[in-house]
Amino acid sequence: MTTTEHESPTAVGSGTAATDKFKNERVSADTSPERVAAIARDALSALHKVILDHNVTYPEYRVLKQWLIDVGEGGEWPLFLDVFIEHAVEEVLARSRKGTKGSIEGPYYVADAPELPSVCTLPMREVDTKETPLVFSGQVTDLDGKGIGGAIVELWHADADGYYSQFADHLPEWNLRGKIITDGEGRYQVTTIQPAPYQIPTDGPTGAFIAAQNGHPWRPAHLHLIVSAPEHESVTTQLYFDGGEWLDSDVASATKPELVLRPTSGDDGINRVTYDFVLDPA
Ligand code: MBD
Ligand code: FE
Repeated sequence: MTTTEHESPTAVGSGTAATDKFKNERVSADTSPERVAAIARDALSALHKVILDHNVTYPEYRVLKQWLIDVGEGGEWPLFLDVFIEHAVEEVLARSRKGTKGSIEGPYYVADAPELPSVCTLPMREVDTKETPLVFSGQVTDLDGKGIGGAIVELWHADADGYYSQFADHLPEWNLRGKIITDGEGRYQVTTIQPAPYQIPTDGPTGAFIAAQNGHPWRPAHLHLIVSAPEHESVTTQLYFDGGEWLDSDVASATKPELVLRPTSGDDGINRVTYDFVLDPA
C-alpha cells in the first residue's frame, strides 16, 4: 500500500463529487403513472410494516428524519443507495441476461474516458507504477462465441489508497480510467495495477449507519467495467480476486462467484489474468 498524506477517502469529499456528477446526468425513465403509483404505494406499505412490527417510537422517528437530512446534506445519497440498494436493481436486470454476469455500477463511474488501443496501459501516476502490475486480457464475444471487433471495454478502479480519479482532488483527471477498443477478433490486453480492498467513507451518515448495525465498511478489491458493442446489450460489471479479503462479506453485496479472477503471479513480479466477456444481443 502506498503511504501518502491522503489517508483514506472522506465522505464529504467523494460524496459531494458523486452527487454533483449524478445531478448533471438529468436522468429519466418511461414509467407509466400506474406503475409509479403501485411502486410508491408498496414502498410506503413496506416501511409502515417495519414501523409497526418494531414498535418504532417518536424519538426514533425523529432520529430517522435527522439522519435522512444528514445523508442529503453530506452528499451521500449516491454512496448509500449504490451500496445498499443497487444490487437488488441489478438482480432484476440479470433475470433477462444470458451473457457475462453483471454487477452494480457504484457511485464513481465517469463517462467519456479516453479511448485506448486494444493493447494498452491505463493512465497512471509515477507512484501508481510502484504497485503490482496487473496484465488483464481477454476477448469480447457474442453468445455464440464469435469475437466482436471494435467492442469497448471500459475500465475504472481505485488506486492503492482507495481513491477514484475525479472524486479526489489530488489525482489526474483520468487516472486509472480508460475505454479499451478491442481488435478485429474482439481481443484486448490492458496493463494496470492490482487494486486494493476499498473502505467506503466512515466519517459521514453512511458510516454511522454501518456502525449502528455492527457492520464493516469494506468492499473486496475490484475492477469496474462496462463492456459494450453495437447491436449488443452493454454489461456493467465488476471483477474480484480469488482469496481476497472481504470477498464473502462485501458491504455492497455485489460479488458473484462467476466474477472472481485467479491471476498468476509471474517471476517478473507481474500478475496476469484473462477474462472473456459475452454480450447478449440487443
Ligand atoms: C465503490 O468503489 C463502489 O464500487 C461502490 C459500489 C460503493 C462505494 C464505493
Ligand atoms: Fe468501486
